[in-house]
Amino acid sequence: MSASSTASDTPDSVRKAWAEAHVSPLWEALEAHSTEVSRDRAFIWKWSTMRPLIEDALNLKDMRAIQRRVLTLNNPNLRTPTGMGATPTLTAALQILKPGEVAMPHRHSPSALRFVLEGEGAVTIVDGKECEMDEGDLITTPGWTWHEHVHHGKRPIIWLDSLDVPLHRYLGTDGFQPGPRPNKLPPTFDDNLFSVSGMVPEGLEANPNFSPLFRYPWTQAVKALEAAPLTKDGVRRVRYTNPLTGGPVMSLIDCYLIELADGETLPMRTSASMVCAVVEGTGTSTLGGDTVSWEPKDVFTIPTGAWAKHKANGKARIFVVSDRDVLRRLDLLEEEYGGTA
Ligand code: GTQ
Ligand code: FE2
Repeated sequence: MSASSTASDTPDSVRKAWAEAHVSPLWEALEAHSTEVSRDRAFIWKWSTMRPLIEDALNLKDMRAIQRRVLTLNNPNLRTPTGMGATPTLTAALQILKPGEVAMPHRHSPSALRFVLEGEGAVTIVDGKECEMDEGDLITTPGWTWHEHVHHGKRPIIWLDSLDVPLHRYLGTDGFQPGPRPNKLPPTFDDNLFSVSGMVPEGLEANPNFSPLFRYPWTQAVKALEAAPLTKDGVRRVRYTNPLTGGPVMSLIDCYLIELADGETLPMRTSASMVCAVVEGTGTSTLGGDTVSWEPKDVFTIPTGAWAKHKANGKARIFVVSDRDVLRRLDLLEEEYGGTA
């Protein structure tokens, strides 16, 4: 039974009745019967292309009104219903702040992170807690925390933003509230409370949905990475965690730092999707049917279910944002090593 013969013997009057009743015939929805699931494809935003675009954005004068110098990275190869983002669940953007500029306080249900690609001397204030932003630092602004950015540095600062907006959009849970921030804010916790590994204070009234740290300095991340063993696929990998739970830094966003040694990694694939920012080194990655060549500050995606294999020229370090823990909690996380990329 072909779709066209089915279609042709359906009287127009019947089609009209379907449309009016807001129903549709599943037997004509070909995808429902197809075993060939179409997949998202990888995409790379090259720093060499982005940097001049950032320079243009830096030169715009009417930005004061908008208060947000952000270039959103739209993956043209997504087939998700929201049609937005870098992966089905995550957005990526490049945010730029000039010395002396501020991004006004606000909050929203989506969680966000910032990973500093270039520059230093900015501060993100999260529920009143000041978090310094230097190159390689990860700063988190969990869902509904008040946040604003201030730049005290001497040159422009550029960071990668990634938010779980597409997931919120899909679930219908996206919400936004402009500042000013109220005087009474939820409690925040000094980083010193978590400075001894393996020990945390008892009795903190912290929101368990996100890490109370908000800032993960680059030097600390590298220290952890250097101590980490090689994993199954030949990659050194550390996870940014919530010290109070051992879970991801935020409910819906799970971050990693990986180090590739010279040569090829074992192919691996996962039902998680990822946004990767190259910190150090150069190389190529085979991601499903696509091969991308990367350099520092390039941002690329690894699509859901794609076999991924990396080849670094010498040592390379890559910051990874993923929805891995969302999939795990939904019993949808599937990971496999050693296939053919
Ligand atoms: O810096 O608060 O890229 O609210 C998108 C939405 C950044 C931010 C983005 C945001 C922000
Ligand atoms: Fe925001």
